[in-house]
Amino acid sequence: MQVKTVVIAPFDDQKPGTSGLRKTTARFSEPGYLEAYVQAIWDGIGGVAGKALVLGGDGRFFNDHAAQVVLKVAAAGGAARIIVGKGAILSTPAASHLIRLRKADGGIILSASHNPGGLKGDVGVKYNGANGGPAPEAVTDRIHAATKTLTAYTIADAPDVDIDRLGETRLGDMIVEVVDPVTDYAALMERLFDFDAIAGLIAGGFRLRFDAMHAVTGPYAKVLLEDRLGAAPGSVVNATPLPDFGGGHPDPNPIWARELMETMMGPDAPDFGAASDGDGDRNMITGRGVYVTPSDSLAVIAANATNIPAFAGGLAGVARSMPTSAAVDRVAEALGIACHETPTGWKYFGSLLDAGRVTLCGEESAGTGSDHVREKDGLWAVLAWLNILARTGKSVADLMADHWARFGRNYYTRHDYEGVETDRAALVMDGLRAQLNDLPGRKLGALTVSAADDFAYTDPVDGSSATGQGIRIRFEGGARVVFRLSGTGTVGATLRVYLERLETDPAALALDPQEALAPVIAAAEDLAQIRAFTGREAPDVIT
Ligand code: VG1
Ligand code: CO
Repeated sequence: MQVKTVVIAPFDDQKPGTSGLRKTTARFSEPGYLEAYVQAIWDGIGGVAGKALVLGGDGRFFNDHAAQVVLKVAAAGGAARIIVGKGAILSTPAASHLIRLRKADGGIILSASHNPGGLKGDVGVKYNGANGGPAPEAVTDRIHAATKTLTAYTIADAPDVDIDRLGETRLGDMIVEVVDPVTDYAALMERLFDFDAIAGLIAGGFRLRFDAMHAVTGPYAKVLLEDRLGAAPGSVVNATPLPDFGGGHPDPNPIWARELMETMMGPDAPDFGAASDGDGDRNMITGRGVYVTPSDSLAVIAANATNIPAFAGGLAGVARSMPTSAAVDRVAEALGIACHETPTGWKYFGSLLDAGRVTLCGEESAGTGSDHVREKDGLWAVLAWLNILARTGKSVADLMADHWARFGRNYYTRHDYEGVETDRAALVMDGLRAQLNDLPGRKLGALTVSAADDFAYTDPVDGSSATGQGIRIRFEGGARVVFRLSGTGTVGATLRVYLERLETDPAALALDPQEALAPVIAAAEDLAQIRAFTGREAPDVIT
């Protein structure tokens, strides 16, 4: 095998964000851009020589080419083995599982998750470590440092490897092992859940719909929900992964999964509806006539966990990202287990899961998962819900009503302002930061601020810390607003405003969340002056 050394000028915009490096397809298509980043990953992890890695992705445009680049830069670096999903397909949780199952040293996931794909869309590259989880900040910092000083990369000068056929081939001395993307993951799911109970529920006439949004979960959902659990053929819709996700935005929320929402709120709705995102790590849960917010979903799974065979012995603890509602905190308190509050992004759950301190984790952005892998897992959440519904015999609506009656309801919404000019978004955040010390005691309408800070986190296991993770303002009585800038966008800034209020009055548990949260929404605008600073009259996306 010939190895080529290609001299480059370092790229100055390769800082990984919340979940890997995401850039426009155009940027990633520039000569050497991807190659340089992959080389920087090897440099950041102390070289790839002799290592075994997993490789896969969400099937988006550019990934075919990107997979070949990763293989060739890995071969040039002396990697021993790459285990690749057929056609470069692996959902993020399936990749995490494969890393763990095969005891690989890590993996590369080619995904920009929910960001649109195609020539005008985005591309992403994530590096996961030997525990199967996203690289912690110490590692992404080293990778970033490497991108800034890199002056050359090395690449195998060889024809493309056929990754559409199962089995082993070689690229120089490196073994390329092509595996079925679904088999091992499906086997894991069968071990975790009560498949007999779910199949029985479905055989009894329970109807479901799963929207794969033309993204990676289609093949997984077909096997699990239709073939193994007996859901009617066609229950999984938009099941073929397409390079441009059918022109859609594979983000599982009521806005982007509108078709599913309309079905679920319509006259002949199935009993259960769900969707997943581009790379299969997030989920949306609905029932007939009812949408379950991701924060509530986490709380409901925690409260009903012992119905799931994998959790029969109870949960060690739970964790949620800071902007996620406190619904799960109330469940943890009732169960007498610890509840950890971490910064946004799954990488912060890894050490808690590895140390056995938590079993269940979740984020308000529709990421839910457990210690079965080290990523959030969309289909896992769907199966968890089906398992709980099958074992309790309740409908989604009844399960929610019972949950709120017992624990109270944390009304929750997120308002996103997308594509805001970066300096205007910074003005909003700076303005808030400047007020923090004076806020406690301040009255905003009927609300009184009880505490305000810029969230900082110290990992209780390894002592690592993260600062500047979002402005958090709490009000007396359990209401809260959080302001944070997204770390996954590729154009301008996205300002996220997370709003929450606890309601325990049994007569007020079925309100419209936007109405229930009106005083908190007004207080947030009062504090942040988003309209004045950004010129925006209203959020672009409300979930
Ligand atoms: C968003 C979500 C965050 C999630 C991240 C990656 O990040 O808010 O909860 O972990 O996406 O998910 P941000 O920085 O844009 O708020 V995924 O499914 O895009 O890998
Ligand atoms: Co995702």
